Amino acid sequence: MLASSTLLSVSLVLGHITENPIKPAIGSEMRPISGAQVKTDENTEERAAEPKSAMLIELAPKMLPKRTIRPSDTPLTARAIERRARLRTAPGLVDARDLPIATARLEAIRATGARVRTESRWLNAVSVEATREQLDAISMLPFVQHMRPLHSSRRIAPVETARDEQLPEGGAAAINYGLMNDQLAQIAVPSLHVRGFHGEGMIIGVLDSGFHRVHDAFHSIEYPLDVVAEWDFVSNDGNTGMDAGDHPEQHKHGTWILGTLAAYLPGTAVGSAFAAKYVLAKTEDYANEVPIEEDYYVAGLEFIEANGADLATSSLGYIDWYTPEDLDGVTAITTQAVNIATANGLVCLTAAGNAGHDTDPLTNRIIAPADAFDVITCGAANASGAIAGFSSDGPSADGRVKPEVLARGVSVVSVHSTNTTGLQSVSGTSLSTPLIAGATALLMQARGELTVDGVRDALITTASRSLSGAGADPLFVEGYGMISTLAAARTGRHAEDLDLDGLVGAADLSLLLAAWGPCGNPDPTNGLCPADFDGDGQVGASDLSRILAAWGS
Ligand SMILES: [Ca+2]
Ligand SMILES: [Ca+2]
Ligand SMILES: [Ca+2]
Ligand SMILES: [Ca+2]
Repeated sequence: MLASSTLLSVSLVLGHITENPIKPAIGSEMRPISGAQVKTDENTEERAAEPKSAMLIELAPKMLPKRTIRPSDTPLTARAIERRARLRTAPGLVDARDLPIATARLEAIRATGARVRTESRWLNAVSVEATREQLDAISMLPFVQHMRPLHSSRRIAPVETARDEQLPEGGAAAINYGLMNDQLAQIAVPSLHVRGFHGEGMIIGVLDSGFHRVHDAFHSIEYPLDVVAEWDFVSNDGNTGMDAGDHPEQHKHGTWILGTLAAYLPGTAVGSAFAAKYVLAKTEDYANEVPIEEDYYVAGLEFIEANGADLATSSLGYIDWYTPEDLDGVTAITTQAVNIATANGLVCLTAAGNAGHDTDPLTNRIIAPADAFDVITCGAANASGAIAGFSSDGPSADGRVKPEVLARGVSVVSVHSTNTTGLQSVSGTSLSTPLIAGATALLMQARGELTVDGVRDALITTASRSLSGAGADPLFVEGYGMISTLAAARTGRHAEDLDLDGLVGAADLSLLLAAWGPCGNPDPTNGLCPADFDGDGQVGASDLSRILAAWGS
């Protein structure tokens, strides 16, 4: 019999950016299976014993309209279209990859009794859980081209159990970052904050295990966490928080990731992009014994892209069924999806992994999608900038530099995953990745003209090894080194260009005049006010003359 179809219409929503985020098109309302205990029809007693497998069903090319494909044929929000218009590298705004899977095809697959897990517009594929018999029936469908098993997810587990942290007294910076200060100062994030860039107008997509948003730092008056769209791909519902029946650890990982970005509790914990908006995708089932979350990841990334995010960050990885040779930029399905996302102008960041490294440049331990061509792959360092022992090494199988950049991933402070006031420190490339993602959001806010390649280049060419002249690590462990958000944002800009818009002019003059007098709000990275060009502690006549000398350049 046909499973109940609750397919949501996906041919709408253009123009509703934040209030009506699109919902992903997913089939049945049932929770995913744990082991083989799924119920797909009334014949449950018999069916429950049959082993099920998860397969990606690749389909024949979509039927195309007899005219140009339009944005209104796709589920993309107006903001997604606007981002693509600026940053997409493929021709046009949309193409066949953006069209939904035809309802008739989905229903034919469901008619076999298989459960549809997710759809991928980009890969033109449907993931299913199905018995052997059901898979045989699916293989006979005229529009089915190929089936491949779904591969395992491996959560990038923290390498150090979360440790509760106590706040010290004091703190004098313009923003008191509390215990998050050092991890942000190391990559010059406060330098962007002091220049007025806190993530305003940016949308950051996060793929993770779930997001338990009870901490006070998500509920400030000034900068409450602003989630513009969320979807739980595991349970197929609109709440990415904890669900009844979730494993007690389910929410922790994603909550820590989100905390490093969005926390705002001055004096206690302030994250890197607290003024940004967020799209959240719960794509990993912590408890499921059948580790098949690649498809959730792909669906989550399509959701984030369609909802108009500027960048997406994930600290998840997929390796179990892939060999190091498969990490060639084109093989893993998460990698394929990231390649499509970046071609659509979505900046993507991913964790290198916590499998460690060696001194052999021919071996790698990164995990998909860290091998995607334009993804920014993040390794981890400690508080003094030395590489963490657990940080996975590249290169990609085809010899590209991976990871590209580093931030702190040892004892990174985030909000407590469970209580409303505490802080915890956690280690892993899972934590360095959102630090770099937050920095990237500020960079993109300050430098709105940067393309996906431009963002990568700005981060890479101003990272520590690039600046020192050492260049990319020949052992493929450290990449180009520790990022500097300030140096990246100043790429190709004069020091006098205070608002970083590419012109020394009236806007910069008014910023200088507003800061006139003793330096009251210095950049904590170097102790200087941005407009105090000569570094004498005053914004005054000599600084003004610098602006006038550079005027128009
Ligand atoms: Ca849920
Ligand atoms: Ca190696
Ligand atoms: Ca300017
Ligand atoms: Ca001065």
